[in-house]
Amino acid sequence: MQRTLILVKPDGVQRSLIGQIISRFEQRGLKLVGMKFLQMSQALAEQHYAVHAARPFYQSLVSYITSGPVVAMVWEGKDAIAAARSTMGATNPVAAAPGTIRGDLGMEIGRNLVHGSDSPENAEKEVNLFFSEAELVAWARSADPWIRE
Ligand code: DAT
Ligand code: MG
Repeated sequence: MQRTLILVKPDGVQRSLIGQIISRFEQRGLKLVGMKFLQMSQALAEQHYAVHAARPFYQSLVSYITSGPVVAMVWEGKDAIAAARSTMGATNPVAAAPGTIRGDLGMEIGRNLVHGSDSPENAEKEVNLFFSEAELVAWARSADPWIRE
C-alpha cells in the first residue's frame, strides 16, 4: 500500500477547480485519507521544494505555491504514486495527454494545477511535511472490492 501527497496548487483553487481535481483522484479509485485547506508559508514551500533548490525556476516555484491557498491531500492505494501521476499528466500541460488533469485544464508549466509525489521516499517526506499521523484516517471503503480484485 502506498500513500501520496497531492496538492491542488493556488491556480486550481483560484479557478474553482478544487472539486473537479479531487473528483479525478476519487473516481480513479484512490482512497482519501487526509485533507486540509491551507496557506503555505515560505518555510513550508522551501522545504517542500528543497529538491529543486538548485533549479533556475526554484524562486518562481516557491512564489507560485505560496501565492494563495492550496488543498493538501493524502491519497492511498496500491501503486497510488504512479496512478496519481498518470491522472495528473505530464509536468508541462501542453505536453500532457488529454484526459489528464493538466492536459484538460492547463496551458503552461508554471501554472500546472497539481503536485503529486514522485517516489515512495519523497511521498513519505511530503506526507509528513503536511500531516501528522493523527490527521490521517484509517477507514474501510465499501466500494473497495469493486475497485480491487
Ligand atoms: P512534477 O510537478 O510533474 O513532479 P517536477 O517535480 O519536475 O514536476 O517539477 C516541479 C515543478 O517545477 C513543476 O510542477 C513545474 C516546475 N517546473 C519543472 N520543470 C520546469 C521548467 N523546465 N521550467 C519551469 N518550471 C518547471
Ligand atoms: Mg515533482
